[in-house]
Amino acid sequence: MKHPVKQCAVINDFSGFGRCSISVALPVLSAMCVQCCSLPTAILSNHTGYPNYFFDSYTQKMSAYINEWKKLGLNFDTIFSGFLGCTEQIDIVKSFFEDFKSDKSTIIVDPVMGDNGKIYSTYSKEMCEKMRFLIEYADIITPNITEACILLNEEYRGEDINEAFAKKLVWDLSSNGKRSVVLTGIIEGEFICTLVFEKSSQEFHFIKNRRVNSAYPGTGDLFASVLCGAVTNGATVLDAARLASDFVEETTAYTAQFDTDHNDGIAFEPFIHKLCDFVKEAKQ
Ligand code: PXL
Repeated sequence: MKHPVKQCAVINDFSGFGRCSISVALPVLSAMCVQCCSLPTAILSNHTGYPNYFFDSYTQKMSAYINEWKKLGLNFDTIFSGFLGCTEQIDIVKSFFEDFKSDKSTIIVDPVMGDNGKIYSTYSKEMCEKMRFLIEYADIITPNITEACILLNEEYRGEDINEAFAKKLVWDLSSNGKRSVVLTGIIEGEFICTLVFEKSSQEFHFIKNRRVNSAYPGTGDLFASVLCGAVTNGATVLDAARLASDFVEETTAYTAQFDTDHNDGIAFEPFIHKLCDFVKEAKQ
């Protein structure tokens, strides 16, 4: 059956406050003409970067939820996974990939595990081990440097890594060129760079953006959601990563003009029309 728009399953948590996860993927994908089908991994009042939060794991309910999708015979153009709450969830996501992937599906795994050299408080060593297996299913992964080092058991050396080390991380994560890898957050003076290894061309490309000296939780989620929307619309991984990094640069620079709590995240809403324009232009 041909659908009027492409469909993407988003496996991520729902945080009611603090722009991250499904709260970011939903508006971004809708703006990009993609139907966002959410599979929540947990429900939080706000993300874990705030000093307090309510956290309700969805692990025990995910299988029943997924079973209903099976009965509906759903399959997706893209399956996009992000924040996972426990080891069991990683197994659930693995089965989801197996059950809902078709020949035409693209699997994007954002291995959300940590940032700035630190693993998130909800993450365990065992989960890191399991994430190594989950990325084997992915066509595209979008780690930051911390996550790349955890996945490869490499010592974290900061964000200002040299080109040779960045390429080594990306190549090793590609499993000898079998998947596309988008490594985010490489700092080079006043710039922030993204290194893309694209499976289809087997080429590396650096993308350079102006760095804003402010960090916002959920930046990786915004980046990966825009990339997912573009790839779902048929963009190359390189063009999708360019769009995502330019969008993050512009929205971060805007947000930094305000004196808000950084936990509240990037105020991308005033710019969302630019994502609609990208899709319109791509279709012409
Ligand atoms: O943006 C990553 C993320 C996603 N989901 C939850 C988080 C975080 C980072 O802190 O706490 C619940």
